[in-house]
Amino acid sequence: MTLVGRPNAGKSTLLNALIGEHLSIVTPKAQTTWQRVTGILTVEADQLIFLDTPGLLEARDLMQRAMLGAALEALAEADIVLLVVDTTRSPSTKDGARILAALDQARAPQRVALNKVDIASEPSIHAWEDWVDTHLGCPRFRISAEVGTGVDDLLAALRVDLPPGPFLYPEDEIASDPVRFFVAELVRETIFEQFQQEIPYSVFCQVEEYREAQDPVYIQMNIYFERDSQKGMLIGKKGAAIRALGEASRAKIEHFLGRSVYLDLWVKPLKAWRKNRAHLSQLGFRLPAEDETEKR
Ligand SMILES: Nc1nc2c(ncn2[C@@H]2O[C@H](COP(=O)(O)OP(=O)(O)OP(=O)(O)O)[C@@H](O)[C@H]2O)c(=O)[nH]1
Ligand SMILES: [Mg+2]
Repeated sequence: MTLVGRPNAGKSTLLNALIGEHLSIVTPKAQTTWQRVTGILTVEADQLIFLDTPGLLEARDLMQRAMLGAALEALAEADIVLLVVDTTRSPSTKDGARILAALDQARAPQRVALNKVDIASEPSIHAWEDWVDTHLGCPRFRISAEVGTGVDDLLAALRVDLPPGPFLYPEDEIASDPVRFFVAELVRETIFEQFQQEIPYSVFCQVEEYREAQDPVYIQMNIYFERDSQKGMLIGKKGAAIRALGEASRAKIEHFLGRSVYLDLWVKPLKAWRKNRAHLSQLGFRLPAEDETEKR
């Protein structure tokens, strides 16, 4: 089951609400999710596998093309597509067209989560209901992923829709990505929270060393930045920024792992990594085929 939608619609918040854990990072800034995140929920005889995806955006650089590619690939694999929309925004022609173009690539049945109804106005929610009825004609659900309203009803409906099949994961498993991925994501989430402007989008976190036989768990993480000017911002005056980042990230990682952690952050240059094929694939992105715009 693939969750898709525009950036900031609340896909990751919804994934977490469905699974009941903080699995996929959430921030108020758009383009928080960069790679797909799998969440697994087993209830009685049903096992639901949810794929959270990067927002459907207009890809401007290679990194955004990789993000969009990840979303479209997850869409193509879906047995059910769950479109998540932010009902506080109006269903503009442009947003609508982008969503419809993406959904066109999926064969699977569609459902729509009309999200953020806790803060949206009734006319705005109505406008989205009309939009769904006109363009998709599929079941739709008013929810608030953040507050939890309607999430149980949505889940119950998804369970009814679920095609039968064997469990692909053990019953108590909630994720399929490696622990290292989540650890790096938690640092990235903290960067989104603590830094402004381009920094969150210019920084990539990667676990370099993970020694869990040790107590506390030793984690060395590389924080790659794109341009020299960003190093100073990341480190801050007398190291204040990197220290604050380390402290808040460590607390999150300790909560996630249920163990104490020694977090060693290394700030390193990786010039223009967002535009560089070799860097992006080393960082774990699957890249779209080369196109003309890259050669310019
Ligand atoms: N009030 C309210 N806020 C919400 C709701 N769902 C999500 N949010 C907020 O909306 C913002 C974006 O949420 P995310 O879950 O990160 O959105 P996303 O669709 O995963 O965004 P990208 O990963 O950037 O594509 C966060 O600040 C959330 O707290 C909701 O139901 N109500
Ligand atoms: Mg997200």
